[in-house]
Amino acid sequence: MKTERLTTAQALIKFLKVQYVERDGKEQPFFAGVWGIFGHGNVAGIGQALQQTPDFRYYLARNEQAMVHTATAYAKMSNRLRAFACTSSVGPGATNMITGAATATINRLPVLLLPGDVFARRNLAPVLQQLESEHTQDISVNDAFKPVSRYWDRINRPDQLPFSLMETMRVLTSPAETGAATLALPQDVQAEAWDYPVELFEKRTWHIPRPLADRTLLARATEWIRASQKPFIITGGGVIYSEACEALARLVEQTGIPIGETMAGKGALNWDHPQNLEAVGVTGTPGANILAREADLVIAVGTRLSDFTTASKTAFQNASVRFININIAGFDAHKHAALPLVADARATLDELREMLKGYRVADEYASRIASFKDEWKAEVEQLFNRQHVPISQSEVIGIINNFSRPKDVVVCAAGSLPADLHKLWRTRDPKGYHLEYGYSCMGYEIAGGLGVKIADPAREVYVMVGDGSYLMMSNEIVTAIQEGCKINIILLNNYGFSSIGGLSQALGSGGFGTDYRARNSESGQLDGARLEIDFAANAASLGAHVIRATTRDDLQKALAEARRTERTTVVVIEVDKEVRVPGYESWWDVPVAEVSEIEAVKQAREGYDEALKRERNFF
Ligand SMILES: Cc1ncc(C[n+]2csc(CCOP(=O)(O)OP(=O)(O)O)c2C)c(N)n1
Ligand SMILES: [Mg+2]
Repeated sequence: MKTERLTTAQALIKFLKVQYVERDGKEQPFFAGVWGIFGHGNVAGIGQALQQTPDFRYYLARNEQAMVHTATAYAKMSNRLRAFACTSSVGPGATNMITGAATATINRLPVLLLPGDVFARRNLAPVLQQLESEHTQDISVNDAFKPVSRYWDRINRPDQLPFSLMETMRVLTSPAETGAATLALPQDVQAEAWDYPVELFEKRTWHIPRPLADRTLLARATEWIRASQKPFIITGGGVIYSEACEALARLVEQTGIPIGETMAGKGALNWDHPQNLEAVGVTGTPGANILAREADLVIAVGTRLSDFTTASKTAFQNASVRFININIAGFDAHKHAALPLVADARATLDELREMLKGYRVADEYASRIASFKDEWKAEVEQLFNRQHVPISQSEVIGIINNFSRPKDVVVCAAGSLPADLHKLWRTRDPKGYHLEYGYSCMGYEIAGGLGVKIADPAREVYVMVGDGSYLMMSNEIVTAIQEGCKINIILLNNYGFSSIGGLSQALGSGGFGTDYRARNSESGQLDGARLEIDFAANAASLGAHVIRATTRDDLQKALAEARRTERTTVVVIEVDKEVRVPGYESWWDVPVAEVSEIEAVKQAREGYDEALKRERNFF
């Protein structure tokens, strides 16, 4: 057997460089490079290996959580066909990646995490940043990655590496199993050498399959659809990742079945497609939510059916509703006791179209869909044109939406923006709406925007971020400038948490603890003077081009200036926190105190108890 003597780290990098994926006959390298921040746990191991492999690009980030978000956004934008690895030092560098790992895994997006680990040889313990345990030496902080990783391993000897690499690739490239894969790398093992079989470093292409549904179940699904008076399709992120948008359009055009889109599935059809009722669920449109409520058959495609989509299991009220779930993952396909079509979305939608020839929804159903669409269009126009002073968030969304070009991408993750964007943003391209709403992780926005831009530099990226999220993680502006990647960041300042503040108000708690205010020495509470933060100065200090805007007109001009600028630009605009976009025909289960001394809370609890009665479980 021919071998090559390499360190564990060198072998790892050499292997990653030659991994390819292929779907529908199109082949491409899977890894675009490695993000990292060095410390003693990786600098002389992975760091050294990267140094001697300049054609496998190394990207220096500012925060380990952020770099995992950037990698995840890149994978999402690439429909999971490309990914990054992320290397960290031991201890805090490693655990900083855990939130990123959870974000990736929950959203079913591939990222390879390579946290440094403490010495496998143990004689030096405790080393700097090592968590000790009194009951075992077989533990480190990296064990905390286990619940948030789809694959987890620790490489304690160089000769273990090849076996773990094969498993890692199997998981990362599997549409059903993908998420974060973690290989913990003890710092001594990274630098140890072994004679690796050269076979390991030959180009390897992982086929991404399009499995077909079980024939019997597909036939039964066809019967169910043909028997349905009020079918309703929910499109999830899987439709987009599978590149099934065209197949979906053809199916709904032929059958007249309406669709509602989840956060990850928004953009599957253009906003003005006649069958597209747009957002469904807690942050949905009236049309989508009313038809979901009445549906006798829900066809869920590529969705996890999260509580935001199911309105905390209150969305489907038809007494005889049943579900067909088309999903590549058996786990998701079986939710709601559905007829499970464990299969590729595109292949299955194509097959269903053939099998449904001659079936079409009734005229009366079709005309309801059309009138819901007209009504919603008018509602959005009104919300886009409120002319409120200070400007309202829905107006900011409208101006950016109208200014952006069809292929541009809006990026967001947490706060009140996702809810409003889900309802209002008019998508004109399957990759135009990039919302991380599986983990809804504050701090994803700017880091994620960078990942989107790296994945598709031809598109203009609009990151919409609240002041709270910005304060949590804005550091990747520096990384965007380092990489010469221009992103447009629109920072909406409303002096705190509009989202959670509004939620708190609705639950009788009056917005407690959600405003950015100073400690009041008299009350002892956080209800003193408003904290004035100069976000523009902050962004400028990181190297961004900065524009301050107040009015609708300012914002228009700022966007035009940002488009002309080659540097990452931050537009800071103050919005009125209390001028919100309402919810439509939906509900979200956030438990209210069962006993309380506050009258408003007691009242909210009454409403809560009432709403709870509508929750349904499907067995
Ligand atoms: C990391 C993280 N911490 C806490 C939360 C809970 N949370 C959701 S939205 C929000 C406030 C967001 O504030 P901001 O970014 O200013 O947006 P706004 O609500 O004002 O629109 C918080 C604290 C979260 N989603 N993520
Ligand atoms: Mg805010």
